[in-house]
Amino acid sequence: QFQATGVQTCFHGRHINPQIYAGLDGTNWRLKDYEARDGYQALKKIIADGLTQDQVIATVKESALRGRGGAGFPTGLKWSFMPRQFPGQKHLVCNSDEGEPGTCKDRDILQFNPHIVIEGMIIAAYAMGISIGYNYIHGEIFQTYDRFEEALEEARAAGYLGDKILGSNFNFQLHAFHGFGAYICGEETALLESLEGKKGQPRFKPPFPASFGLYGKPTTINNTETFAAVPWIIRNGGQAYLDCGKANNGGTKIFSVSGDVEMPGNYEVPLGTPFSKLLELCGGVRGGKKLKAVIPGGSSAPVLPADIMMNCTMDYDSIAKAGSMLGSGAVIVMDETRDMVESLLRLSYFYMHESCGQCTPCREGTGWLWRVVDRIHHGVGKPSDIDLLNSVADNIQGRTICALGDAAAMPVRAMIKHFRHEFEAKIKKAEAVTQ
Ligand code: L3W
Ligand code: SF4
Repeated sequence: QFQATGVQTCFHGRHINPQIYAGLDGTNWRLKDYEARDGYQALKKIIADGLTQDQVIATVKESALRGRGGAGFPTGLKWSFMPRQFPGQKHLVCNSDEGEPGTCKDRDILQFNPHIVIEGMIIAAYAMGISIGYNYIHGEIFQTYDRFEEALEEARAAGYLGDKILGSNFNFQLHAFHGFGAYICGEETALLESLEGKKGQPRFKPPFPASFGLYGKPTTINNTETFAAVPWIIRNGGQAYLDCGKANNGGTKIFSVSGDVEMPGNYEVPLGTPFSKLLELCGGVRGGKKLKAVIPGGSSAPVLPADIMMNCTMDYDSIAKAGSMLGSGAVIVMDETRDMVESLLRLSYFYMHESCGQCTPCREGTGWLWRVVDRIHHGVGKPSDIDLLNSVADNIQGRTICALGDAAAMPVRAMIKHFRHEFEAKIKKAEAVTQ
């Protein structure tokens, strides 16, 4: 139920809104193909027109592009945090450590359109005056890593990367880094630790990476899909990108739709698209069953029941107003037959397994949550267990170093809030058996 689907399904998205997935067929990922799709035109425009750093950042701000990794932080604002006159080395990092259950978009972007990420990173480096960048790629996707390396070689050979890019005075070296497959390394400061060769454990924030990042130097980290949006924005203007989505939620977003739908896959649609429309694009609920619930933004996002979800549009603000998060855009669809206690059991196991163990509420609490949900599911739960789950969740949320603690706690509260009767029914059944 929480597994993402195969790469071939990404092609469902290509006819919907052609920005990142436009015309991709799995064979046309090379430089010549990308150039034929206007690739590297945005970079050429910046260099030829001599755009200033401020102009590039202003365009990205105008676009209302928000971080596609989960937090939805405004990209232009993040870029403006980078100190201009810093005397030492500044870094740019792409977070391709996609590990959120249900999310499989960054892998596809890198596999089918690697140059769009490279161009986006070059433009970001230009805008912030950065000369070294890394793409941290999830450890379990070997083919994707190799492809990105090949694309880097092509870009270097063509003069888009390296010293004196396109004859200008702008230098940018970009390297791929293969991660180790731990979910926590997708958390930006754990990623930096890992990139430095240390154990991937989150750091306290603040200081944010913008001031204390890789090797303690100012660093900007964006998600793969965020960088992939940048060339289109520069070519077409910030306002045009904003107009593709809705106010404060510019552009398109790739949704990885999995679970009980006829055609699971990655769909690129404008932000603000009604959820009902997205569901329709995926062929509707599998087997003509009724929709029960949806996790709208990856496993960290609280579940929403069908009636609430059917009134939502797919954008950061609408989903937040409904009580969840758009997160990384992994939409997990559950039909009427799904057992919510069992679903929570799987989620709880995941967070217990992936906790890095640094802080007590998360290390101990995630295991505690899992054990309580496990006993409810296996027919040995007690009536007090529901309050106990809420209490443990309360004692995790907001008391940990990184967001994994919150991500483990929030789904528990949401499942109980919306589907309490399913937990109670299992507990009652257990009581009836023991009496
Ligand atoms: C400078 C400030 N920088 C914030 C920066 C910060 C970061 C960005 C957002 O978690 C969420 C999490 C997961 N000065 C700043 C500042 N920044 N204030 O802005 O920061 P933040 O702390 O809101 O979020 P985060 O720590 O990046 C991300 C959720 O996303 N999530 C995760 C999905 C996983 C994947 C994946 O597998 N690829 O995306 C899904 O929902 O739970 O809540 O850069 O430095 N004052
Ligand atoms: Fe590690 Fe969990 Fe603490 Fe994050 S919240 S630092 S994953 S123990």
